[in-house]
Amino acid sequence: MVKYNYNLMKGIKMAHIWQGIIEEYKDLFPSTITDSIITLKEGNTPLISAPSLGKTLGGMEVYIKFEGTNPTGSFKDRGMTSAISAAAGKGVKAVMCASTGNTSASAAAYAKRAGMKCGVLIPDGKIAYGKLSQAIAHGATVMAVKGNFDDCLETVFELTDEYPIELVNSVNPNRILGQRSGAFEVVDELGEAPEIHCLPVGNAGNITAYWQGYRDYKDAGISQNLPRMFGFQAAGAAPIVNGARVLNPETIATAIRIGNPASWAQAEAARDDSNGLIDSVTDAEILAAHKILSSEIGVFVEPASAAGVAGLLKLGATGLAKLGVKPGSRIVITSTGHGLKDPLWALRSEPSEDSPQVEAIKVENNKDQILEILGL
Ligand code: AN7
Repeated sequence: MVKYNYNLMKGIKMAHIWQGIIEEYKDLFPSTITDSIITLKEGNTPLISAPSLGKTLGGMEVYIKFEGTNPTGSFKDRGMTSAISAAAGKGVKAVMCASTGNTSASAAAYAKRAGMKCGVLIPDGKIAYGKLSQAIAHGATVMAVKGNFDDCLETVFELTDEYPIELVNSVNPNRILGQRSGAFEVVDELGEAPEIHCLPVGNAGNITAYWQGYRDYKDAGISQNLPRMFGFQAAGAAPIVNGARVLNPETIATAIRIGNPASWAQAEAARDDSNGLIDSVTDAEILAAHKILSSEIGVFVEPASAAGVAGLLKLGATGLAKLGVKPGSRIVITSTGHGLKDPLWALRSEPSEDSPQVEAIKVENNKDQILEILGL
């Protein structure tokens, strides 16, 4: 038994217990949100150093902002606390969203906390099991549409326009206000904005929100610099890169299987105003980055959340040098969602549902055999 000397603890400052992004950044939110806070204590996610990645990229200082530790396991909670809080203040009774999965899980949880009805349209068969389970568990009415995310979003736009239902997709400006807190936390921890901020791009709300957050922090005099925003789409769902809507988007990263992003123009503005870029990564590159995140850095993500790392690795040290990124630069990559949302891809080495699945090694319950297999 360890004995602690409690006398030594007298006068010690207790840890600050995080109260959720709205309470923590209260001065940076309007009263329409702060007067009616609905929270699950989202935010305060870890910024994890990734020295092996930094080395591969030619001596950069690389960090993963791991959003999988949010209450519903993705970055969406940052925007959902603010959107649902604003809705609660207005007396909204019902909310709706179209979703590739994470938005629906988050909307369902926060709507339940606020006592609101939540309707969700998802593309049939194309959302990860973990996310579907969450939305159903939290009591949302989940409807699977024969079509893709873009089709679902069009219908939700019409319904929320015609009926008294609040839209909680990221075109809702209150979503962006909350999601920009990811940028606040990065600056709070590093003391300044990084040189580069990388993230996956689907419906393009998050790149819009981070860019807004960095600019707001600079305008408030909290930081002096702005990062260059690097966004990455999946190659089979890369409308911004191609400059044209993709009618039948396809990728194993179902979260970003989106062919007509609602915040397309804002994503281009973030790219252009920050001297950044938006590029695409193949499913094989996404899966390779997914593996590096889990096996080298200790961060388990869903496939879409590996797109930022995949994009950086595609650029490589040479690509970064060509873009004028100096060694020693700080690069932050948002890894948007938890690996438990869609764990099956961790067991496959190729981006195909038919590829062989890794299995646990079957053993007798015998110490000698176990040690032999461990090579010890
Ligand atoms: C893990 O849940 O669009 O560019 O409906 O779940 O802001 O859309 C999810 C998007 C990246 C892309 N990573 O962010 C939805 C949805 C994960 C995601 C994105 C999503 P945006």
